[in-house]
Amino acid sequence: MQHVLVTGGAGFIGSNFVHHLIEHSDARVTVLDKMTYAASPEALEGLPSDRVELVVGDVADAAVVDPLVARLTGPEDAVVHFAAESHNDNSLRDPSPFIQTNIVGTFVLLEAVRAHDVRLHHVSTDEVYGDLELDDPGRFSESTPYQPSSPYSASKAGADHLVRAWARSFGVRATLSNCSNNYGPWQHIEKFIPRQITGVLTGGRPRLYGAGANVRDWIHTADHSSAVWAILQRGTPGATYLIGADGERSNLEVVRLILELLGRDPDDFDHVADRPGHDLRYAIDPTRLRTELGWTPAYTDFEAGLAATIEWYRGHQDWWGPHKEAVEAGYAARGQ
Ligand code: NAD
Ligand code: TDX
Repeated sequence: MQHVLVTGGAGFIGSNFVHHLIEHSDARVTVLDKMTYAASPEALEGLPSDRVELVVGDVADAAVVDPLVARLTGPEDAVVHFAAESHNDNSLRDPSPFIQTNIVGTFVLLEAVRAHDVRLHHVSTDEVYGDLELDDPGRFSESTPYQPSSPYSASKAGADHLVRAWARSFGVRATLSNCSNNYGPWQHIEKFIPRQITGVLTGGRPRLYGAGANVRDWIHTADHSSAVWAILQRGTPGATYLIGADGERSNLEVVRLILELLGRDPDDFDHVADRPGHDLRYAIDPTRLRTELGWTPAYTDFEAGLAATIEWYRGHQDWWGPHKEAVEAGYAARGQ
């Protein structure tokens, strides 16, 4: 039976991927997660205990990582590396955990897969490419030069470079993916979409950074999971795949849509202090993933996906409610 080690498997996207593996394969899954503030053990509840094991530990701790990787002895066994500090705004306040987890953690993992000759899939972000002008007809592709803007995206870029170097210099069997902005259930309420949904659900007004013209390319997290699974099954060793679902929207459009879907006036929001160094636009060209691996997204209607996500947050206030005040206090302290 295939055995997959999923780092960061208690986070927003990692936990979705664990569910995907359980539903779409007969793999056994070990989750390695440090259980930071961003982890949601609730997202792993109900999974079969004979197939999913949770190990609480730090991906930057070789004493934890090496023995877990050593257990992956089957030909199809693999590590899928989601663990990261993932929020740009936090990286502007304190970059240090981003360097430690995203760069040192990836280094530690690479040394373990190198020592035990285990396949690795490294999960990265489109932010490593920097940003595009609003009127640029182009999109990011696998050959776009790296030009990260924030401590977060720079740390992810550093990790990507390490993975490529270990593949080329040491023959590590690695694939990489760079995905666009995810939305869906279990996303931490510090992030844009869940922050605004939970804000409106608690009687508040959405908070738009600057003018709201910045564009993000939205993809449902279930589609990110199916793409990573396709790469794990059929990807070319050493290759990078960009994951995106043609979901470009300005932040202003998204805020107005959330308000409309919640029955509020679409202009009932506040402009707040902009993010320093705020990337203008991300856009993914997913041609390679679609043509080479035959992947297609299931969520092609952003409005329907957003409406379902709103209903999910409405039904899970017991999960996010206890954290709402503290998250908003952090933003308020920064004028956001
Ligand atoms: P998240 O912050 O929701 O979850 C991260 C998980 O990693 C948490 O469970 C946390 O406890 C764990 N973790 C953090 N530090 C760790 C450490 N040192 N050791 C072990 N576990 C640790 O993040 P997410 O949004 O689910 O993102 C997952 C991955 O996908 C990240 O690598 C991120 O860069 C990438 N990504 C995210 C998006 C997005 O839109 N959210 C888009 C593209 C790529
Ligand atoms: O309150 C807000 N108001 C606002 O206008 C917040 C929290 C954000 N924003 C803006 C900033 C961005 O333009 O919304 C956009 C999305 O913000 P985030 O949710 O913080 O995402 P982003 O910075 O685009 O990064 C995300 O996508 C790429 C993930 O957090 C990263 O982990 C991923 O790599």
